Amino acid sequence: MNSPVMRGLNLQVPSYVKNARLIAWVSDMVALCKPDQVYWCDGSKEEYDRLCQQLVDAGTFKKLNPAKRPGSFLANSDPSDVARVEDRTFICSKKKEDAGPTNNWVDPKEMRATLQPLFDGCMRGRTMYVVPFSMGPLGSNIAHIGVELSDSAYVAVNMRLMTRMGKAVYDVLGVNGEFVPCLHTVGAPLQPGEKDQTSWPCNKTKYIVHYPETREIWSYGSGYGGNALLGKKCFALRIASTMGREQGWLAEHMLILGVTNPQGKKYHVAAAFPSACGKTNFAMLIPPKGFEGWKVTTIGDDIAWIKPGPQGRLYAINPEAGYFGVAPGTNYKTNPNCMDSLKKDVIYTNVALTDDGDVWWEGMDGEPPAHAIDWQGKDWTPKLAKETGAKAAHPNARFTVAAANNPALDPAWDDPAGVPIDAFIFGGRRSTTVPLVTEANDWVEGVYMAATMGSETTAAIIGQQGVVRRDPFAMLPFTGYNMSDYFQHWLNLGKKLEASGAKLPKIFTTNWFRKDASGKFVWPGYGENMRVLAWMIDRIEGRVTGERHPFGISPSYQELNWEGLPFTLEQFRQVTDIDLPAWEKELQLHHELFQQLEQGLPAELKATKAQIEKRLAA
Ligand code: SAT
Ligand code: MN
Repeated sequence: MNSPVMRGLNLQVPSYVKNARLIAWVSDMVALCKPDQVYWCDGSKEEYDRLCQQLVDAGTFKKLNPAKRPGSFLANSDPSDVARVEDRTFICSKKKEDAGPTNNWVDPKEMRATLQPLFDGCMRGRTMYVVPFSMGPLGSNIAHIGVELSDSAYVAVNMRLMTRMGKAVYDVLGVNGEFVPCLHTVGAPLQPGEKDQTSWPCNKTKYIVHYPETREIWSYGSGYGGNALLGKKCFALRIASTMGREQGWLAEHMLILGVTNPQGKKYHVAAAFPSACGKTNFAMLIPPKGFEGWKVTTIGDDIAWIKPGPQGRLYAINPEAGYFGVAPGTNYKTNPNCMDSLKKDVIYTNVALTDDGDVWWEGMDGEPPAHAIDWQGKDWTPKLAKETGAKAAHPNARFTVAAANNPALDPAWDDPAGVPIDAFIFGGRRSTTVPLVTEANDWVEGVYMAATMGSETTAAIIGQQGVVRRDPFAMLPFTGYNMSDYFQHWLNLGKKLEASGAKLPKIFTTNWFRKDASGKFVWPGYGENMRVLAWMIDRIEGRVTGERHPFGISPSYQELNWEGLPFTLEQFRQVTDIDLPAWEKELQLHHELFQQLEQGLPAELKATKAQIEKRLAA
């Protein structure tokens, strides 16, 4: 064992950790954060069980009734720490223009000076967990390694479900392999002898900081999801998007699914929707009546890393190994595969606890419980909910579960080579204007449609809900560099692949969320989205022509398979109609976005906008 001694604290580096840069970094961070202990995670089941028990003893976890949810736990966060904090998320590139107008930017020198005193001694009285993880199948040429240092055992156990975490990572890392250093603290040091007064320590001050040039992540003050599980949004999207730009690949906020037709032909689709807009549901879709013999399988539910491979085809892996999904609204109607995934070995955060030691959330099947403990630890009854509107589960309550639990898991989900992508889908949440499905005329128009996508905000982020904001590629909070450069990167990649003679994936946009005059969703969604997916495959195979309109191609009523779903032509019109005055306003919003992104905005996108305007006016 090589054991550098810091201020009397023995690092106890395990003999299988041989990476000099890693050992030096851990020593430096120990010297800065001053934890009481350093614990090197090995990723074993024994370790997971031990840390979960420790969290139970600390009051952070409640063990759920093993007869109802074996191996499962419930954590309630601090009521102030329930979602991602976009206004506290920073991209600290050397130059402001490299972060671009959509990111919060601070000069890296200034940010380091701000963070230094905050991190100094931030782990006093706590254990620093060293969490090694691979984003993507171990050793895949699309995968990358990260190491998270965190003073939260909740983070360590979540990371074991969400990533390939543990000892084996060190074999890939070797003596001088590369990794992304991810430092996380809840920002709640303890004085000698002081005990936590809360089961969810955190700090009112929060910083989620990325240094794209040096590929570092520093997160302070939050224990929640994307703020704290740094492999996810921080690494796999913000840092990885900058790596992809340099190295010629894509890091995207996309699910990946396989869809096999009754003849056994398999297609792969990657789809970008903003947070809490149904990526997990779509990735686990069960084909409805009328689609006998079809099969949908999950490769990933949130993030895709995509690289050009043989013959210029794009291959995608899921960098994650688990799902951190939204619980409310999940039930046997909306997502049966997900419900089956959640039967055992789950970490729930901010759902309600029933009197028999099970979990409950709004929208779960069956009758609500007569009494429960809500996500804030208070009594909850249906009567109270009716009178006060009190929610048993927080609207952004989450489950963490290993992909292995998913009955629809694709056999190739862990294939280091990835799966070849046939189509991209971009979907926003829009009550009006945007039709059910549109195919872009070509790659450039597809990039335009993705770039100008709008969506109504959800509880996945702190802030106002239900307001339409532009969310290019569903990547607004996740692109680690200038959004205009990101558009250019997509355009360049398309050109490069096309020049190599490759057939590019088709690009579609969808909107499952149009509402009628009474405010009700018109499209049934969920499993019925299969009807749209099948039309996309018909388009890929050239079996249907669709109908051309000013910004692309959409299906005629006859081109969708309606077997098993009573959906009238009138209803179809409600979800597909193109309201020209509304589109004039929509283009005005595109214009505002383009003004905001003016610097470096690809000329091709401006030209595309002009063409669409011309077609709309004709
Ligand atoms: O909290 S997370 O960022 O992990 C989830 C999401 O917003 O998609
Ligand atoms: Mn997401």
